[in-house]
Amino acid sequence: MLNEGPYSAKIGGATGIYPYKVKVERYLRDLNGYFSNKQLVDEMLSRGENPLIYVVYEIDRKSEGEFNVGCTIIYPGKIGDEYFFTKGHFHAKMQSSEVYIGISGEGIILMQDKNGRTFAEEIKPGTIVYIPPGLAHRSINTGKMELVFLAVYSSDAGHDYETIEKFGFAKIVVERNGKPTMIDNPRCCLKESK
Ligand code: M6P
Ligand code: ZN
Repeated sequence: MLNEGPYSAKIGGATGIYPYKVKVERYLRDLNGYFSNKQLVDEMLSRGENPLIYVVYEIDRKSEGEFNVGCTIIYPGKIGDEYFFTKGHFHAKMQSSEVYIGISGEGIILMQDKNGRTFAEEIKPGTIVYIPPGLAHRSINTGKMELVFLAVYSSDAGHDYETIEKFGFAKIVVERNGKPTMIDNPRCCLKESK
């Protein structure tokens, strides 16, 4: 198949990148089961509270060897004391890596291998975070404003959500004494292997 042609796009504006091709919105209902305080999530949803947690604007490509370029905007907020985050995923094609570039706001990129060993990198404006092959990744907004970052990854990497949806990450990031703090996930089955 022939590749599509080159393009240029702008960074900025309300969508982070423009023009974009695909928009994905994730509300609390879409992340049901992901946050630690499941009871609070149930209560919020039954009260009709269903906040928008994050949005992804993407320029996707279809051919092998191409990159997708996306911008993720995670809104500031917490469920209980746990900061808003993305679902998190392994790549279906495990050898695929990914690069994140911080645009605005601040947060943590939490990564984890198949044995439950975790890694964390801060992201803020001007930061590059490299996610090597084989690591699941979740982005967490620990700040008071929107966390906005770009992501570049192989168009055929694929998203494998299943493991994270089932077991979560071995660590979670919560507010303690007004500060983001990484703690063991009390609900998690995948323990960190040292
Ligand atoms: C980044 C990239 C995307 C991903 C998005 C949201 O932009 O990693 O591939 O879709 O973050 O993360 P998730 O798919 O885990 O919800
Ligand atoms: Zn990814």
